[in-house]
Amino acid sequence: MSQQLGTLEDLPDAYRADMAAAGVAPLWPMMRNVLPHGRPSAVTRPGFWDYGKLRPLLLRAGELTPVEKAERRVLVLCDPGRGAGAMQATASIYLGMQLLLPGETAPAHVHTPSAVRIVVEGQGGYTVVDGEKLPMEEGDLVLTPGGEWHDHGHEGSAPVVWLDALDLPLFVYLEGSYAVEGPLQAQRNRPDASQVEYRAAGLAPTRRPGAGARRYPMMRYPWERTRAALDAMAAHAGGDVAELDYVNPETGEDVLPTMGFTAMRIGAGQVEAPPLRSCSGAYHVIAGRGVAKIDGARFEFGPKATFTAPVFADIRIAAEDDCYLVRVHDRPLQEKLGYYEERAR
Ligand code: 1HN
Repeated sequence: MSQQLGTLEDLPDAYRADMAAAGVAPLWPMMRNVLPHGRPSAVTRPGFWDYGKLRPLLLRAGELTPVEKAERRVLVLCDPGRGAGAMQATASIYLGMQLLLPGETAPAHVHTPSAVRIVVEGQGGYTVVDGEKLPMEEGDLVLTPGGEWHDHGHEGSAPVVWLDALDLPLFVYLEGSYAVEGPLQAQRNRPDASQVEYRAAGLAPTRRPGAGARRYPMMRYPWERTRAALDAMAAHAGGDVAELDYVNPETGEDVLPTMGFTAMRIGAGQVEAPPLRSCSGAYHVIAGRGVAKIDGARFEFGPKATFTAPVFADIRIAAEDDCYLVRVHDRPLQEKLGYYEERAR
């Protein structure tokens, strides 16, 4: 049974002053702020970023700020609910667009938060993670899990841009975010694991007894393969939207501890209207055009656009032509905490 709780103004001024002096506060006037009834109240508001608007700003950053002065040359996607300068796109997800110009390198560092890159534009970029050189082709998903050294480089001739997704807000909230810097890594002279050990779904390298798999055995998920898998799935999906989760090929679990990634193909004319989910999310459009409606906000999207959805958002994505998107979400974190939930619309 729900009852109106007492307010601060109900209490005598002298008592309130005494409490403040003693370093305490009454819970009951604040209780509903932190425990609303029925469902959480979100600070996050739906956000939308058109790549056509971001690109010139990023290129201008390339002119104004050398990479040596930036460490990472990034424009952060700020949650409209938190306003300009917010270092987050949802409560738990940080997003930023990063630019690397031909010949540049971004120095090696290691930090507690985990990152994923989704390549937006350009050829010749690469990330080195723990000595493994990961090529970055458009649409690829590249992991740099927390605790793994990483640096970026660019051997091509035109700007390279990628979308960074990090669980940074969580680590900041936990007062657990920090980095260590180091020299550029020596690169092992062999192709990355997606091209050698994990070439095909369902096959993993044979190991001697007792020799375990690496915690993060595959750090690059080539888009070409993901797209082919989505197309094959869609051909037999009976009109359903095709969805594939990015998983650790050794364990079948989500690729990172807190963030999950789902590749989606919404065919021309299809509407994706998922259940209300307790996780927040960000959608990055690899290809296609359509209209997204998120909690009443309406976004006309095209290739390379990015949009976000708060927790329990009402989401409808209508595809005009065949749309390919990658959804970033915090379901893995919520499952670990034991409260991930989906509700019928
Ligand atoms: C980071 O390490 C990268 O390595 C990009 O490319 C963005 C934002 C906040 C904290 C660390 C990178 C980042 C970041």
